[in-house]
Amino acid sequence: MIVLSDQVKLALKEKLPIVAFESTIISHGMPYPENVQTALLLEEIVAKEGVIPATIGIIGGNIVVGMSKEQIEKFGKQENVTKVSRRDLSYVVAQKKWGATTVSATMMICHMVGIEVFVTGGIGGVHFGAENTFDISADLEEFTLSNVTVISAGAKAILNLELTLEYLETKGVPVLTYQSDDFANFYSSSSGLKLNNRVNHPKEIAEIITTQRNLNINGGLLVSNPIPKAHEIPVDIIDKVIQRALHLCEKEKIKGKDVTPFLLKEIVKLTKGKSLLANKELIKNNAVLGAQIAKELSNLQKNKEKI
Ligand code: PSU
Ligand code: MN
Repeated sequence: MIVLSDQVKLALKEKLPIVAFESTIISHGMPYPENVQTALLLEEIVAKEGVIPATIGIIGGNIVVGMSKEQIEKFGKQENVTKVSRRDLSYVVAQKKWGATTVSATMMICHMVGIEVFVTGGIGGVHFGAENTFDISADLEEFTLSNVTVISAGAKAILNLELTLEYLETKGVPVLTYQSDDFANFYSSSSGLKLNNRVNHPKEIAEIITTQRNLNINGGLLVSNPIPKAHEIPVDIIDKVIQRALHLCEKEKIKGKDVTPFLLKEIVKLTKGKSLLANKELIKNNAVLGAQIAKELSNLQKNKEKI
């Protein structure tokens, strides 16, 4: 049921650095052709750093780890790809459907095959109004179940970030803020929410991951990597846009797993494409950091073997 590309198979065997990517961004997060262009560019970015990319998606019921360029292209054009989080995985595989893996499903698959580093844009979290709707992304719970490190620009700015951080704290998820004291704010570099676990170098992150594993602490880690200042959208501008998008979402009675794709699309429309540009830049930035962490981790593992 799980098909590994030859490159990924070799990399796992030889303990070479690997970075995984999700496929919901391709099918539900960005329009065609930007989705395919971005997915391929991300693979190039990590490959240039000497790291093996592994884009993960479900094609006709097969969980593909390391999609080919042709598969990514086809995936980006395909209609009716199911958005797959933890609860949907076995259904989509058994029914031989096409599925786009969210952060939660991608983390699960990484855990199954032994990939430690996974790069995304922003994770899902606690939605505004969750006290009534119970809309809390399965991404958060996944951090208690899968031993995977997720490189992100924080959680998506459409969310209640304060409650998202409370949830992660309750669940015991380490949140490492890279070269910042604050939690990142997706389209803008800072949310103003202070955290305690700052790191300044990819090697420190690799050491913390290794320590978590050596101590047998189960679960994932979240790395918050702010969007570069040159590409950020100022908070006051994006917040107004998000408010309008949230209002529209309520008016049109969008529910469940359609909420996040709906909001992202509306924000692209309302910002006349600016949010899409920011989204691309922040993921590219995450890919660079993910590749550096994967290399440091692979070095730590190799050195351990020498001793
Ligand atoms: N980040 C993006 N674009 C996206 C997503 C994240 O920049 O499309 C996706 C991820 O796959 C994430 C999912 O896991 O949205 C969360 O959806 P929900 O809120 O329904 O759990
Ligand atoms: Mn939800």
